[in-house]
Amino acid sequence: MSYVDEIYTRVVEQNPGEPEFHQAVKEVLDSLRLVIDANEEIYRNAALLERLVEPERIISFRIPWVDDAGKVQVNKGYRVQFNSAIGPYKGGLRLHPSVNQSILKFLGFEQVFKNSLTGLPIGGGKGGSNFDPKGKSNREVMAFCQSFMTELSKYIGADQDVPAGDIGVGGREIGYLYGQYKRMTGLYEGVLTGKGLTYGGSLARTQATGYGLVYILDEMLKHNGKELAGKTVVISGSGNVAIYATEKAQQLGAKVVALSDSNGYIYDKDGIKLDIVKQIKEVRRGRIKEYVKEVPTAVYTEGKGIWTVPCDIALPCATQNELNLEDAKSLKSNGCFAVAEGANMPSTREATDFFLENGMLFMPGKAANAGGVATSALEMSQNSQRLSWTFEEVDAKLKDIMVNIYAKTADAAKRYGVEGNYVAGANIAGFEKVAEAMMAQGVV
Ligand code: NDP
Ligand code: 2IT
Repeated sequence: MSYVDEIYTRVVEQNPGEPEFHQAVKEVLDSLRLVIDANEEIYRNAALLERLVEPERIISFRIPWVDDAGKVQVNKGYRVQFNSAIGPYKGGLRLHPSVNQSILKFLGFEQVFKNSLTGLPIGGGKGGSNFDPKGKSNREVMAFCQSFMTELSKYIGADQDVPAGDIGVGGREIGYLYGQYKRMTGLYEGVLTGKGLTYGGSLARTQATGYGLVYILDEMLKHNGKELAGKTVVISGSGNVAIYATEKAQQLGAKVVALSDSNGYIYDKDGIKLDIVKQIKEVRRGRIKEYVKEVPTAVYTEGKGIWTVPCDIALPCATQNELNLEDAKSLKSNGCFAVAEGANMPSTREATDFFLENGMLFMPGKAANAGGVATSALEMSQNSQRLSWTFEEVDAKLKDIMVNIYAKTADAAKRYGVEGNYVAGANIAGFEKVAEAMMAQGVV
């Protein structure tokens, strides 16, 4: 059996009941086949793949807190510290009822390669809880965050592990978490990113993932003789990534016609009015269907189905496995020619293979959504320097980083004879730096 197949079999055997983790590992290993085969003996001797697929550490703990009715609630909390070969662990915290160890391991594993692609010195990690922030009062969210951080603070630090936001974690949660970290440790340091601008946050971090997604999309289109201006775009989700992807796509002349949340999707043939969406989602914490009350010419459809909306470009920005083979086929038959992933692993493996086999332009999440974590690393730099850069400075650096990620990804694919396959390119380019650092640091 080849080294790659051996490792995949081992991962499935040793990590039962973790389908998302298996899926993420399989996709990466399949892409790395060519690289691994060429260096099999060296990597085998160093057990490089065995180490790469095993998190350095997983911390799991209970999070007790008291709800507004005075009842004690208990949630599960985790931090997966996956790989620190190229820098301190870096990656978001997710608060969603679906969170479990499999999902956080898949996210942590992806983060290792994504962070490597940014070119910045950050290792990979992820954490979170099965706490559901929906419908909770600010006081309940604060009580939860304080309890979560009381335990998490023992394991993180500005040079050790730097969490940030992800699904269900935005500025409000980062604020409560930061306050409690400071209180527990007495340290005023850049231990979290996505902080508010009054206490060490970076300008453009809020926008970074969505903007970065559109920067790399634009780069991919240009290199393939296409352009974004005038194109019709469908974006799933209506959270942080979706909102700022919409904003940048509109600034570059595209027309975004659909957005969604976990209940359903809106279609606005005249183009989404983003100020209304921001008001609903960022201010009121409401549901996307409220949009049609304010824009009666738009249509709301309950349930999944956003990928049946005809478009030139699709940007999945909600969650893992939200776009399956049937969705991929429907996009293609409606004329869609490019897909870039704002979310982490939103396309199933079958959908990804369909895009690649049918000549569609496809930029995978670990390259396409890396602008968020890259700007987090820029926030860390500013915190270390005790300086803050202007919006324009950070945005220009973000754009440069995304253009570089495109170049690295395209180049790696070309070097290994699979030109235009950005899935292989991103996995290979991300792997090369981490592998070299791990080999250099010996058996740790
Ligand atoms: P938010 O919490 O701001 O928004 C998430 C959006 O996705 C909401 O519209 C939410 O709908 C929808 N959604 C979440 N879970 C599901 C689900 N199970 N089914 C259907 N819809 C769902 O999160 P972000 O925008 O920050 O994150 C979106 C994606 O982008 C995630 O995959 C995340 O890992 C990834 N990402 C985020 C980065 C960041 O900087 N924030 C960086 C890189 C990647 P509802 O409100 O109904 O739950
Ligand atoms: O998936 C991701 O890259 C994020 N949620 C952002 C992580 C970060 O540390 O900014």
